[in-house]
Amino acid sequence: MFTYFSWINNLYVCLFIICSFVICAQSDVPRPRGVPLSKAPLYAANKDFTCFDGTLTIPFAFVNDDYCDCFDGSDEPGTAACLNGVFYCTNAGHRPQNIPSSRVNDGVCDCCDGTDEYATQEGCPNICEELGKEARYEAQRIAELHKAGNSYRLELIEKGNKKRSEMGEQLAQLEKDKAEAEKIKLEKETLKNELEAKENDVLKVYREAEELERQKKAEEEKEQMIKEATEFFNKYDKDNDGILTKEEMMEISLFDRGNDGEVDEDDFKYFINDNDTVDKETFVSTTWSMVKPLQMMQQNTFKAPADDDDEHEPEPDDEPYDISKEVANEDTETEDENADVGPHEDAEELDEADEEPVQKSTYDEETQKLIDEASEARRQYTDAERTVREIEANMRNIQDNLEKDYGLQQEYATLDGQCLEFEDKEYVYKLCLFQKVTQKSKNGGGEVGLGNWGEWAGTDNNKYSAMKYTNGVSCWNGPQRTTTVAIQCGLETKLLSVSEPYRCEYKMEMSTPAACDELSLPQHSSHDEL
Ligand code: MAN
Repeated sequence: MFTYFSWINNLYVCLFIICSFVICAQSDVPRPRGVPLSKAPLYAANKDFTCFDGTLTIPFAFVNDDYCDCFDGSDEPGTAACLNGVFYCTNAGHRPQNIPSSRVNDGVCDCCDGTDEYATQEGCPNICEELGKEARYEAQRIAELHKAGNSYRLELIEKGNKKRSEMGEQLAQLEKDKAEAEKIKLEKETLKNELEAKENDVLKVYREAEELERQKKAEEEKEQMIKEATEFFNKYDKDNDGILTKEEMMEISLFDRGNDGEVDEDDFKYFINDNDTVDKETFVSTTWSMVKPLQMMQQNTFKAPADDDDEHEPEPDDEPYDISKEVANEDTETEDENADVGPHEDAEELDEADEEPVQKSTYDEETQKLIDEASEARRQYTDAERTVREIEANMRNIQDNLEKDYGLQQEYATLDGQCLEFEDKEYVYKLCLFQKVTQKSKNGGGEVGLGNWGEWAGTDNNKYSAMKYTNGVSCWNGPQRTTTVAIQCGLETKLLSVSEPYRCEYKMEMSTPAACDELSLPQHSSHDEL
């Protein structure tokens, strides 16, 4: 491999040097001013000249007569007469050049051999030898850099290919693991469903018994309430006619809500609306619910709601009756009931299998055993499900990486995830290759995302000469931040510079041996066109 690349390299340097001599030797071939050697035969002095676009044939004397005849400017290569003309300078000793013919004799030296300024007295010096020497020196330096970096690049290629094939193997293994994990998940699900069905059956008996119990209790409470209300009513229904009149009600001190020593019209309005009397049935079903709390308060067994309990502060030792608590208890009972029923068909909704849905003491040994078994089955199913999810996430990750373009020969594959830092006066920049770019102010504050891996964005000749990171944090009143990383050959993978040429558009320069490809060096040939 080394011999092959060295040979190419030497060939390139030799070609470059030989070409310069060839151009030197051929630059004497007679042709009109500004015409490249390759086009000399089209300008034969003994023939009429035909414009390159074929639209017109003119006497040869019209060529370079400072008058534009051809639409394509081909008759005036050596003057500024045609707007679209092209002037060719041989630049012997350096690279030939094509310049717009409008620059001919414009007082500015464009060609290093000075041929574009032939009309001025002082002319332009020929500095091609000097520039050519510098260019050859630079070309030599770059060729040597590429040669030196190439061996590192070959290592990167080897490692990259290895990494890729390992990823392929991992993926194949994960496929197998996934199939196995899915099988286990299905088994666990079947087992869980079976055990939950059994569990549900036994809990049904408990739920029914509890429901009966609840209904019985409610019935008893209702009876008790009717009893109390009736007793109260009878006590004040002096004439025992089943109706409380206003006179009879005036005896009920509880009705004196204003505490002014008498039961007045306002009080009546409150308890019996605009009626004059209340019968026993209405009293029991409606009025009693207003009277009872007052009675309890009077007996100091009512704990008023937090807001207005100042006036009725219960004694610390008292065990106050709390009507709201009674309601709350009912709620709790309902919740408990649900909790007991916990491991029923809705069990999937439980977040974690370790959540204890039952109060063990509530159930007989056999029921408890079934509940425990179902809980364990739920736990195992959740675990199996998680395992499948984890394998799938791993697979997605590897698949994403396998889809990434790591260069023609995988030379960039091992650089994925490698982070490079660069500090300037204000910021620390971090480029994590194929992942993201961030910026952190030295004055504190968090990292600002300057873009996530997007795509290769080099030239048509070499798309791997630049990377683009897009969709960074939005700029204030502006677009999302983006970063372009220009890549060049270097013996180390590192950041060389960071700049922000336009607001929130960042430019990084990075060197890496992955870019040291001798074969991709610009090709110089004996061809005299640019
Ligand atoms: C921050 C930095 C700068 C950027 C401005 C835009 O200060 O991210 O690079 O130019 O925000 O407001």
